Amino acid sequence: MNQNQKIKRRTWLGGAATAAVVLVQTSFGKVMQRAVTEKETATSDPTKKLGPLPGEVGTRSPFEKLQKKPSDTSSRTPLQDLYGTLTPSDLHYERHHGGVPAIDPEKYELLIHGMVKKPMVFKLRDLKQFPSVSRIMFLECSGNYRGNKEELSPQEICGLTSQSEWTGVMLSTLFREVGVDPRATWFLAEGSDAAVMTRSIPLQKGWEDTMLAYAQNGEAIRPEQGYPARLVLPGWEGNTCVKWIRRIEISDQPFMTREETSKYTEAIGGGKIRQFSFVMDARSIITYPAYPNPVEKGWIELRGIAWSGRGRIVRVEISTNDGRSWSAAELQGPVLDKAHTGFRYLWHWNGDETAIMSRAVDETGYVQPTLKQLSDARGGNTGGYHFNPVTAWIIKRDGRVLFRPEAKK
Ligand SMILES: Nc1nc2c(c(=O)[nH]1)N[C@H]1C(S)=C(S)[C@@H](COP(=O)(O)O)O[C@H]1N2
Ligand SMILES: [Mo]
Repeated sequence: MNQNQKIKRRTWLGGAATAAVVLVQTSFGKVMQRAVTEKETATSDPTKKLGPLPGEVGTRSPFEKLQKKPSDTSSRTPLQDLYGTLTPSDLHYERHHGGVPAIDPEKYELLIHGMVKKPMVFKLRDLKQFPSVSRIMFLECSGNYRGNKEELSPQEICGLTSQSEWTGVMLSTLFREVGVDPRATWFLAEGSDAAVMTRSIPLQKGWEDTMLAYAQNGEAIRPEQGYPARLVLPGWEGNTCVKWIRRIEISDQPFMTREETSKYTEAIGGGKIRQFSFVMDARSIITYPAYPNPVEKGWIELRGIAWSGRGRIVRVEISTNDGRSWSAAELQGPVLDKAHTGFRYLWHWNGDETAIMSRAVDETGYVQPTLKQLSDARGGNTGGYHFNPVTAWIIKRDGRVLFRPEAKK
């Protein structure tokens, strides 16, 4: 390659989508980095030249276009593009009330005080010295529903849920350390973001299974997920899982903060508002086929995920005839408690227009409701917090797959 060609090539590369970085031997024998474009990757014969050498961190294939599609306040997991049930950490949904704070782990402190024998401040290294636990579970924002038009993907309908393996210390361990007063019934969790987000949580949940997590999928929690430490409350609405946590105050009553009075409450008809609806009810969605990907006539493996904040998923039922009949899908084991669970169902599509849908049932017997059941229970309201309707996909004769907001059954 002469100097001229090299310049031309660089110019061309500058205009194309930069996709990955490889090390190349230049005409001067110097190893340098340059960008590889998709076109180049696709047209080259990989057996004819030495590939990139091992790197400091791995990269995603430039052919995989995975995006969280951020708005100002949240970003969503592309459920239709994922396999299995563990969300790659960089694709975990995000919901911030005051942006992502930058916290120096050396300066990080967590204060636990209030109705305790001994108020204490824990540094991050203190937290890591306690017995650790790891658990795979989902997080979900209670505002996880969108259904206003046909052109919606699983990501857009309910992408405010993701699953990780969380590692940290049980909150009960810290409760014992500070000596929580037996008369206490609630605690306040406070974040150190610009929103200083606060929630009151029943103490019982703290004793039961709440984790103070400092790691996610094998590495330190990412800044967006609460670095260096956050609460994770298995099965409870994402809002209670306070990120960047800096203070826990033990009390004998809830604190009535903004996030549990004006926000995170839902109308239930008759002029009534429900407060402290913590548990995420069972839900499921078929992620294949799904908008925007069309299908072809013949055998199709329907795939999706189901989850419940109440416990394990015991059954996912599929209808391929618009809710007239239902059959059980196969669940992918191991089925974990309060975790995304994969399901699949083999279907032969004859090419006629139809609607396909899934409905989740959990170990408490809770059955995922239809949109009509939900809106009836809320005096005609659709949407709002804790809205988990059966989701139907219309399969058009030409193979297009569209979302249908008004699932009938
Ligand atoms: N400190 C703090 N904690 C927070 C939030 C926040 O804005 N600040 N957002 C909450 C909401 S509404 C949700 S749904 C989850 C989102 O967690 P994630 O961004 O890791 O997905 O964090 C919760 N914890
Ligand atoms: Mo949320």
